[in-house]
Amino acid sequence: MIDFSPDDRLIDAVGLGEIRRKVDAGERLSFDDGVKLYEHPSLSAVGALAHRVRLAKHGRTTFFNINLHIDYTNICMYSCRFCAFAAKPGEERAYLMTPDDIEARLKGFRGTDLGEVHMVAGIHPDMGYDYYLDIVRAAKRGKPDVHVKAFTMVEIDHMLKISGKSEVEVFADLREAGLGSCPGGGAEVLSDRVWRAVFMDKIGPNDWLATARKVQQNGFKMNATLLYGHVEKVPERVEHLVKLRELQDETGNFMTFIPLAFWPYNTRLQKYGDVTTGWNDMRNIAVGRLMLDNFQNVKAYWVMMTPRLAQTAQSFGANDLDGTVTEERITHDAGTTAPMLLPRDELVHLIESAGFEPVLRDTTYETLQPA
Ligand code: V47
Repeated sequence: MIDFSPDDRLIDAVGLGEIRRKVDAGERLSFDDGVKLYEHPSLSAVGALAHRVRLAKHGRTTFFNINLHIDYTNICMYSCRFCAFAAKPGEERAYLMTPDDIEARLKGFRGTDLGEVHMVAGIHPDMGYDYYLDIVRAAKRGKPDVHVKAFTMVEIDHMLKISGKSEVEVFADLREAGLGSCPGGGAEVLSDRVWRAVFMDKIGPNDWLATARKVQQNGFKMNATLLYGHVEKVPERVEHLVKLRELQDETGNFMTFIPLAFWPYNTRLQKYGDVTTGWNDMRNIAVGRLMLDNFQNVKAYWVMMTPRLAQTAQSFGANDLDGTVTEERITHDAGTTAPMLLPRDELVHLIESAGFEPVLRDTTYETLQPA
């Protein structure tokens, strides 16, 4: 396949020459560069720069996996303004899965090659520390070889607080129960202003970063997200990326960056705006790729971005399309138009029909298998 490398002169002509020079020299981009990339009128030039970094790191390979989401309870003691998923105890739509439910869900999973179960949920006011260990054990009983990627930093912080145990003991318990790694949710936007405006009930930027540091220092790999498209401003997105980059310099165990497109329906932020645009979605993928020089992978999460835009994102810096994502609820409650799952064949088709090469990966990008 012929690769039409973006022309340096075109990038330079729209005023991105200095940033292009840094990107080509492998130099780190500054906060101001990040703002410029977000605000620059030529999305195609920004995307072309991100694409050349993607090609240098991964060629035309795009990763995907076969995974199942279990959002084990929507009961949550917090009331974040961006969330349509959370319910209060006693509400008709409130639910809580028991460890037996989780074991049965994995045992009953139809389809082959399930590599990962992704488990995140609300913070239930009454569930004790043992519940968290029990649901991990239950997933492993249901399917012993599955990788359990579970618990955002909000859940980990909660466990550390309610366990009555030391940090080292809690992570040892989680490892013994079968936890494999942690997903990247709960960070939202690592900015105090945004935290105060939309998710002040739960841990803020400093605590999210401190918990992520503990997770990684205790030997677990994890992801990082950015929830964009609500009340945050461009400098706050850049602040978020710089904070992630600084922590990655220190710890090195972030696997993937995943920009999450905000869906406003059924949330208390609905009145502030509509869904994100494809323009904005591609921009967040591209700027993430360019600013996060120490992250190997950038994921286009089709559940929030839609499959068509996730496919396009492969040319804007993304090298991962997440997975089949059976049964996600958080974004579906907030109105995403994406389907409830993408069969493996469809994911492979999305990748191949855009001229990329699908590679089936495990959660930690260690076992790779051309599809
Ligand atoms: O933390 C909540 C976000 C996250 C909405 O690590 C919303 O591999 C959009 O973190 N509209 C959970 N987003 C999802 C998540 C994730 C997903 C896929 C892969 C990985 C990974 C992580 O969803 C939450 C929050 O940031 N969220 N409400 C909403 N209305």
